[in-house]
Amino acid sequence: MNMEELLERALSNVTESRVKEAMRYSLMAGGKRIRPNLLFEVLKGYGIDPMKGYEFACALEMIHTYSLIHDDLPAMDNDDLRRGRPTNHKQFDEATAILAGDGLLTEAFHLAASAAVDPAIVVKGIRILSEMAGPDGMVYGQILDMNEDPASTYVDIRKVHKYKTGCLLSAPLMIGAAIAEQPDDIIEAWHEVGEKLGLAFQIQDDILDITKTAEDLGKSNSDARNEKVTVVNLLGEEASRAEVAALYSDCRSQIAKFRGFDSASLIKMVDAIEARMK
Ligand code: GRG
Repeated sequence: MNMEELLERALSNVTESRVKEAMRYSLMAGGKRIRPNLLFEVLKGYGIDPMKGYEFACALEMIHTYSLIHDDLPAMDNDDLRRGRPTNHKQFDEATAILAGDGLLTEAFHLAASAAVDPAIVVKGIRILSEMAGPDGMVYGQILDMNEDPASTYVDIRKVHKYKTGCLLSAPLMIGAAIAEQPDDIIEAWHEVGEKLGLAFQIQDDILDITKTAEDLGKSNSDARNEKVTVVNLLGEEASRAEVAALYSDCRSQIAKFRGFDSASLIKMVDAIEARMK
């Protein structure tokens, strides 16, 4: 089964309603599925059947999709286009979009709680998921971003990206390591890889925003309209590109060092993320 079929299966237990229609609208709109695939790659690298991570993989994509729906709302970035389609509140209405996000977030934990792995690992995975997505993770990053000081430095912006983008990229790496029964210091090392990946990913996003059209990217760029400070504004395009290359290269060397981990396939995925055009 591919990721689209897995997500359809994950949604199939939810009661049919307008909120489910709105959840499906954004969840099944494509997207690169990076977070679930990171989890599958970590499991493969540790020699574990990727399907052991099916519930957590779908949960991650649901949480990611909820964050996009809420981020696009008029009260946040007020965007019109996402994943090549009108944003959720444009297609439905604001109240339904809020509920679609709430529904995806809650259903993610319902799914994770029924993961077919040892109950102690389920609890550990849920703890990682909530820490990385919640007010100590992505939600913290979002409030930092919303309250951004126009005089922010690269150090300040790194902190925003570490939480807003990095945490939800760390989560699949950490959950994969938890399912592979790795000790806590190794799970923490995967957390750091995710932070670097998140920073590289976000700077790359800022570069794509100024070099590609909304049509190419399938999403509107509200950063310029909202006068956001970006790494590209602070460092310039050339230095930003060099920073992205250095961060991805760092990720690859860290990944190659994990003991008992066959890193080739995950490193290939990092290469593909680095080469992405949207
Ligand atoms: C509303 C709680 C809350 C959080 C919002 C995800 C997010 C935090 C904001 C969206 C805007 C943004 C640029 C976030 C940084 C993370 C990021 C680059 C998201 C886009 O991820 P992709 O490129 O998207 O993986 P697809 O659509 O391919 O899944």
